[in-house]
Amino acid sequence: MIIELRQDILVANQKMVSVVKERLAQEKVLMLNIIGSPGSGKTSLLEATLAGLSERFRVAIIEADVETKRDSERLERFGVPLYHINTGGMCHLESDIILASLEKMDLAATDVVIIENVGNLICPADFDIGEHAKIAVSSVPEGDDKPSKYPVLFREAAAVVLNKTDLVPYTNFNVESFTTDLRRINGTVPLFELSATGGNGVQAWLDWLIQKVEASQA
Ligand SMILES: Nc1nc2c(ncn2[C@@H]2O[C@H](COP(=O)(O)OP(=O)(O)OP(=O)(O)O)[C@@H](O)[C@H]2O)c(=O)[nH]1
Ligand SMILES: [Mg+2]
Repeated sequence: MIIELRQDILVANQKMVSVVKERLAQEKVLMLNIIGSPGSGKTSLLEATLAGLSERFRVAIIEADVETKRDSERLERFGVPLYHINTGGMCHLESDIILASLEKMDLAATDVVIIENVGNLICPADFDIGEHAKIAVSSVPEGDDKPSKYPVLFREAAAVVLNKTDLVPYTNFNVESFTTDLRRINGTVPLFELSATGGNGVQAWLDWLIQKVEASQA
């Protein structure tokens, strides 16, 4: 007898997704799910984004890590509500823990929730957590072959950030190759080439994000 455990986990997750979506819709809250490899620059992207975004909108952050509160500590200076999750070994977030986090928030006083998922290119892409959009973060030192090798995330992403472009001159990263492979997988997804720590290209990403939040409130 074969017991399909993976299927059961996905079905259980999916049940909670509709509850998450309902809660967000009730309060007109946009929820974004940032996914990328460990060290690709997810927290750095949030650091580069938060100052500009929190001036205009009421932002809340859900920070997920396997261990430590270091990323939440980095974001504390922005003064936005921060909800920290240590997954204790689990490589992705599921909808039940997101629902529990949302229940702790003042959603009526929130415009956008941004989630930094556990650093991982694979598992988080498999789990719908009720987000309106997945944001894929890839970075130059990881190599230009990531869209081809990990297509699920890049196929599902509503936006792709290619981070650490300041390092292109020091690596064999081929931007054209990355872009061509990405386009084969997802022909229309917006691509933001930027340096989260250097600042180049961040404004275009921020403009897209602002537009997305504004559209969700219309
Ligand atoms: N050169 C360069 N370094 C960057 C850039 N963005 C991030 N980094 C560095 O890359 C390292 C990892 O960045 P994080 O923002 O912590 O990456 P992360 O994806 O949040 O990592 P995890 O949460 O551990 O998965 C840090 O040392 C950052 O300073 C960039 O645009 N250029
Ligand atoms: Mg991080």
